[in-house]
Amino acid sequence: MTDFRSLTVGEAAHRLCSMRDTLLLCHTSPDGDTLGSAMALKKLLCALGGGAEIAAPDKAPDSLLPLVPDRILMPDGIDPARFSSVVCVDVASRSQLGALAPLFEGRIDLMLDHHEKSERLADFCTVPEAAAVGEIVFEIAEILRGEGWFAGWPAGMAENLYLSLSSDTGCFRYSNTTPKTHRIAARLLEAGCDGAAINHLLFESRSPEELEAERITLQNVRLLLGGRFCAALLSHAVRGGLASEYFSAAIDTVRSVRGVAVAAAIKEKDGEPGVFKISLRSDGSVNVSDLCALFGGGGHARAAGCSMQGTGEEVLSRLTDAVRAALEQT
Ligand SMILES: [Mn+2]
Repeated sequence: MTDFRSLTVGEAAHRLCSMRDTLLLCHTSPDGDTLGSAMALKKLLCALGGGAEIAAPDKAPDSLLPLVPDRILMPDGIDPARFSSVVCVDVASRSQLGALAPLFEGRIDLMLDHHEKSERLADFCTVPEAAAVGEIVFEIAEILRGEGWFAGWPAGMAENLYLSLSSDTGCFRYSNTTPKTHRIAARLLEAGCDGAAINHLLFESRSPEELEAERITLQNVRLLLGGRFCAALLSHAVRGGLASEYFSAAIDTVRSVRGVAVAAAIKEKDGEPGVFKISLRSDGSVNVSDLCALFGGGGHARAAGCSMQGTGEEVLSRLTDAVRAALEQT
């Protein structure tokens, strides 16, 4: 559990009310939660009369573009002096700010996050237990609406929050999904959001590149440690130039194998040969957040990530040793 919870959700809501010209920061390799929460928060800040923009260290993946109509500023196009308030959204660590970190170091006013092990990035942090940051933004909106700060739902906000919730819960399938998640989703549907259309775009449609990525993933799956550890090693060599963004479903492929306790998607970073980004999932028997912490990463108990350097085989071997040790302790 993160040991700083300086602000309650209500206190964070009231802090947002006084913000003007706010920049909302998303995390590296932006996903539906960081983008959906930021877009919802932007609408909220605009409804409050403050104005806001969104920035991300990397561009949104093509697959999310139909759900992300907002302009997202890139680090090289930002004049930090233009903004009087800065809020980071779903960002668990300094490294997750990527190229935004040097621009806003020490300048973040509020941190809204839900990761079990978060680095303190701002003076004021709100890091409650939540399946997605979208749950926190929903609560903030409800508190402020109840107090009469604005009426109704800003147009498109329900869709943004549904994107956030459905993304981080894997379409409400992961163990982080709570009754509260479903209650909020129900409210979003009541507000008129087309959940089926959003879920179709998120989980039932893919590009030819993503189909090719699945073929490559299946050819590079390894079942290790007597079937307890399943990993896909996706080095530049086997990807044939296909960018890592197309391999976001690889982790679901490796975690789907019966009997697997820990699953890993090991992707060599685009443009950084010898640097591997590792996504880990656990069936609950191993805390993969602790495991990733051994390599300078973090996340949640059942879903975490880290980076390692070396050849693909070296990285896989180091990771396999760590998973073996973790499994022996269970
Ligand atoms: Mn999240």
